[in-house]
Amino acid sequence: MKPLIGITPMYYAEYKAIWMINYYIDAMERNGALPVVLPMTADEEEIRAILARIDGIIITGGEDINPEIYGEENRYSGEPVPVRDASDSAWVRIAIEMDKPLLATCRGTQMVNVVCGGTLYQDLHKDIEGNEHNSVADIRWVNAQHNVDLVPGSPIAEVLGTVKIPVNSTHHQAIRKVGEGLEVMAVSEDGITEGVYRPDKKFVWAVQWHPEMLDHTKYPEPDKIFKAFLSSID
Ligand SMILES: [Mn+2]
Repeated sequence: MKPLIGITPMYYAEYKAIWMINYYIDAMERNGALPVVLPMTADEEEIRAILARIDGIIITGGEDINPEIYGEENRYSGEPVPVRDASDSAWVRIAIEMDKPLLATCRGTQMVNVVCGGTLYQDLHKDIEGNEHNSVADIRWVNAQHNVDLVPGSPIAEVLGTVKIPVNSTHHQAIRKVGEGLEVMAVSEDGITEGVYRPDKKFVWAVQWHPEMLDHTKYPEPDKIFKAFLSSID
């Protein structure tokens, strides 16, 4: 039976509407899974009941996380989206607790880090003197912008069989203090943490880039990551 993968919804605050970038859905279908878009909710009981029926969860990208959640004033962060912060943080917290296979990208990675007690750079260029990370953004997101070094011996290095891969880069925030229980598995060439995982869990990988958007006909790494995620399901 194909694994059933829940994908956390995106939120269009003006219309109180949820929406989804189809790249996540395509990536799951292409790699043999059945994707479903999850509800925007922070209801613990509902989340537990849904997680009990799905095989894994993808935590999607999106807006900046409200810095108050990690104990900081908003200095360089975007307008918070409280509905989405409440929903995403609940999905992440309960999924990790239930040891559901979890793959996070971009904002999702930042949320995993924050839920585990970590903090974020609110703006890489302003928080780190001289930092020029992602200064050439490709808004199509299908092409790589920079490389990340994979930590030798980490599961992502094992799966990909290499210690350097090209990634896209569409973020102005990133992991600052790494959350409890998380280990770094990918670092950009300018020293930014771009990937973490939980060695104590079945599969919790969080990457700062968007593997779902990289052109899979040109880059082999994203589908290897998705297959590793799906093969961690019992
Ligand atoms: Mn980057």
